[in-house]
Amino acid sequence: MHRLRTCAARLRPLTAARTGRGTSIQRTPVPAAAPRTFRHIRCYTAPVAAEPFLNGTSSNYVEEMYYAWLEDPKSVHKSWDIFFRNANAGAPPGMAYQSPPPVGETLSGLSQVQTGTQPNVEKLVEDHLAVQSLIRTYQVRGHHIAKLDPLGISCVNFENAPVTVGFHQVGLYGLDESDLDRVFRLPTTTYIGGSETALALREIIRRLEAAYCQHIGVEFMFINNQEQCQWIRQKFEKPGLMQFTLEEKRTLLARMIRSTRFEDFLQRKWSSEKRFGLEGCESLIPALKTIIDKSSQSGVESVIMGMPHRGRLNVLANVIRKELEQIFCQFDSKLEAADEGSGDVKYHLGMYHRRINRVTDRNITLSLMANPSHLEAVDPVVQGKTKAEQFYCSDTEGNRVMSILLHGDAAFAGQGVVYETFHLSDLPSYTTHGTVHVVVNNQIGFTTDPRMARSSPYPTDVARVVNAPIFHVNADDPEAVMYVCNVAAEWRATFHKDVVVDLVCYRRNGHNEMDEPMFTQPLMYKQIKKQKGVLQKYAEKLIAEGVVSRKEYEEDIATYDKICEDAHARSKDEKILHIKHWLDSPWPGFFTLDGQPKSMSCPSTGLSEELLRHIGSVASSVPVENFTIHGGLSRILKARCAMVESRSIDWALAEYMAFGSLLKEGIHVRLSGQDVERGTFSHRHHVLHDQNVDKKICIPMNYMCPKQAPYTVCNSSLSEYGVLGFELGFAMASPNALVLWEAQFGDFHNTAQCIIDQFICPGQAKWVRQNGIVLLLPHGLEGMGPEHSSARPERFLQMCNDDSDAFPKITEDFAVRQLYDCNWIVANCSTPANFFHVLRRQILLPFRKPLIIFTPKSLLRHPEARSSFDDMLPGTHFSRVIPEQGPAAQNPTGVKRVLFCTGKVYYEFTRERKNRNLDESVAIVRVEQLSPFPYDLMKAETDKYTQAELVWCQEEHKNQGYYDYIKPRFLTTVSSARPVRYVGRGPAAAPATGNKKAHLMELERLLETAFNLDSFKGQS
Ligand SMILES: Cc1ncc(C[n+]2csc(CCOP(=O)(O)OP(=O)(O)O)c2C)c(N)n1
Repeated sequence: MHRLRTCAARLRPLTAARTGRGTSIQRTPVPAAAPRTFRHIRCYTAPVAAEPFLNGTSSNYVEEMYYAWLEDPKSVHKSWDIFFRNANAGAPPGMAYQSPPPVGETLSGLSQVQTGTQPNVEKLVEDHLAVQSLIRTYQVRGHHIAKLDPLGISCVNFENAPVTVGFHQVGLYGLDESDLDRVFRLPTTTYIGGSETALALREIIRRLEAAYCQHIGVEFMFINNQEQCQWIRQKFEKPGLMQFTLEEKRTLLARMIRSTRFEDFLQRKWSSEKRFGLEGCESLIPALKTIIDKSSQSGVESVIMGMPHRGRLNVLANVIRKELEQIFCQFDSKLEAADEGSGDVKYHLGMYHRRINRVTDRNITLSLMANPSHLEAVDPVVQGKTKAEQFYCSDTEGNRVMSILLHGDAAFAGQGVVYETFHLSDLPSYTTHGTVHVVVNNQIGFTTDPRMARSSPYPTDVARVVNAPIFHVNADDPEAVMYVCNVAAEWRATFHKDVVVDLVCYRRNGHNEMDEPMFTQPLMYKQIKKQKGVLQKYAEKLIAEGVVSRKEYEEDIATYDKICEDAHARSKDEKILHIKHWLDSPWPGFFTLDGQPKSMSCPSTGLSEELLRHIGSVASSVPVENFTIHGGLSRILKARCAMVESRSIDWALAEYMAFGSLLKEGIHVRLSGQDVERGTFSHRHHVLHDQNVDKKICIPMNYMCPKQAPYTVCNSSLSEYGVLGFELGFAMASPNALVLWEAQFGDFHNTAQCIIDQFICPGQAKWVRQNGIVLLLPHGLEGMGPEHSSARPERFLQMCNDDSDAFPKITEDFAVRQLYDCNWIVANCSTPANFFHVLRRQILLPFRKPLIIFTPKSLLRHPEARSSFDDMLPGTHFSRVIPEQGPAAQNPTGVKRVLFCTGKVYYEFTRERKNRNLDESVAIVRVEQLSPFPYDLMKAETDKYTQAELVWCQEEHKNQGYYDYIKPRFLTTVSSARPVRYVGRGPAAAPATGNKKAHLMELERLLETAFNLDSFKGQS
């Protein structure tokens, strides 16, 4: 009814317009580049001018007619002309209709409103409405009956919602087959007319069938943006759209030849090797190339791609254009790896290539990200890297850098990270301004049928949540594929939003080349065996059309086969495999030409007093005028100011000092995670909010100094897997950025376990690429129950690659070299200064390593957890171990026991020691860098206290925390000559008790064992 109201309401101003007193009304044009946010096009404010034959559904049609009439009164049927004139003249409800004058008479004399409705007009309106409804049905559900499946056994079952369209179904809309030759005016919501505004019903249906029910199925009517819907209608409905030049057809054939013959070649040479071939979806290659060509045309200079195993080698060879010999030598099992690192299988490796795009003659950089076997895990990583590249070249709209993500049908539907990634797509700090998704929908996942693999009709339904249009296409029709890929690339360039191309295809072989698919899909595979290859079909079509001759076609095949043969011959000359040739994210200038760090040292991470004061003053001020902050925050800023004055700072200020100083040095800092702007524990406050003006914010860190690097701090969506993957990708793009992801509580990292296990921990070993991402994981048993207590240090420590049984050679550069050799750094700082140093060290090191930091909760406000400026001045460093500094250290031989610990439990131990008056007999040593294990410093500490018992103390349970990692390394340090005792909670399944009293009792017991000097008496 709203539309009707609008229409009726607009009848009145029109009268004024016609008499020169009002403003004219414009129809909404389809913009070349529409704004990205949803906008209400119409404003529904007017009263209703009720007409008996108008109802909710008819109003749409009448509105279109009304617009047409506004432009040209002759463009509508006479009866409508009279109706609109009468309505404008103020005819009361039910009185605007008047029967048209006999043929030949003009309407000029009509001024008086006549009364009475006529059944034939009602019928006319109804019939037009019926036609409009039919058109809409095609637009909404035409894809249900499109011929998408090359096998014709379609896995998409719409039996419960049959689509009632076609010549023989018009009765369902109130029309009659005899109406098929009647001419109907077309609504503006269709473009099937081309230059015609009315068509016979038969032709309307024919054109709709051509647009929506052939080899392309367009799913877009759920998009709640009229301009975008109109844009898509134009792209698929206009008659004569699918025309290709001879040149385009020949290029398409050439690409199909490469795609098909590449797989054939691999099959011939290495028939028993797994390669996850593309057979059955060979049109993927021209699909990707079309997207890239079109995007290059619209200015894109860099495309970052992520994809699974299927067809990956083909994409490397024929899209990215990796040298064929480099691919072929991966099949040679005798070649040794030249680089450090353990490498990866060939269908996981990534690469980077800058080349000229032949179609546009422009430079384009293509990179395919290395990925693990874990399907879809690479999606957010690709998005993060894309965002970073856009950020570094100030591409705020995504015009220069874009991502393409490829998916398998089963994985796209099944993996939750796909959904998480989609939900990042329109968030300001995470958007990549549109991704083109291409699904290789071979209608099977390993051995599982779609009906067992998903509950949605299509594998692509997940994309609907972000209003991405979905173009299903029969992959056996390469021209249709090329067409939708062009539209997809144009969509992205126009609206900067995600789009999905669903290549409906089949898998000619088993899951891999060794698998027998007939075990599980016998009928499908009987059909597949009968299926003619798509190249053959397309070549025959072009030969029949006279586009190429058979001879030319066969010559083209022979030429490509020879290219493969020659490359194969050359691949035999390769003596060694270089993983670095497969690097997806080079960092030019950061390493020496040999890819080595430029030094093996780390300068002091301290700062001048002046700079510390300056950053402190920014952290405690509001650097803009007329900005009202919350009273509580004023107090926090005042307290910060006082801390700076007293030269003694807390955790939040230490973080500020680290970030601020790096920004000043031109290092971009990006902190992302749930609620990080304020900080989960309300300690950070990096974004100030004006208390009087909505959405007015201020980020003081960006007012540090002129020419500083920008600071990004962003509250993320409530995702760990997606967001951590994204940040890892962001950190991949440049070594000159400190990228941090903070978990709300440390234990939540486990929903991102895949990113940690598959990328962060082994990334460098598998793919020779470094990454300096920082994970901030709040950790500590503070009586808050089994959740929110443990960041699971044991898991990270278990995956460290430093040897527990071999005491390393201690050289001058040991501390840095050890970092270089490790897979990641695990730290738990007990002082703000050390936290400051370890963050700065991340960037001052001549290489990059992931850093896992267990961060405190209660220490954020602990009065003793403060650091003096003296510990942060030039010449100071991160302390891997903080030795005892009290009376016990003055007389080490008098010390009875040394408690080694890490993190916040240190403050509980010092308090207890003081209470028990044991300052002289018990030393407490803090291990701040857990891994790589500081063998050198630990040896110095154990050597110092020759008479003391060595005890590892932790508040965590025995099977958790650090003990299992520490114990063997500790024993190696002392050559197993002295026992290493354990103090901590006993083994347990949960990380902490849910009972506060039990928690306190456990703590008491723990302290008792730690400080009772007889607790290990009698033990060997
Ligand atoms: C997260 C994850 N779970 C399970 C697997 C094992 N696996 C490898 S391929 C595959 C089937 C994938 O099917 P689909 O996504 O349709 O791609 P296709 O192989 O058919 O191209 C499965 C289950 C995996 N690689 N990753």
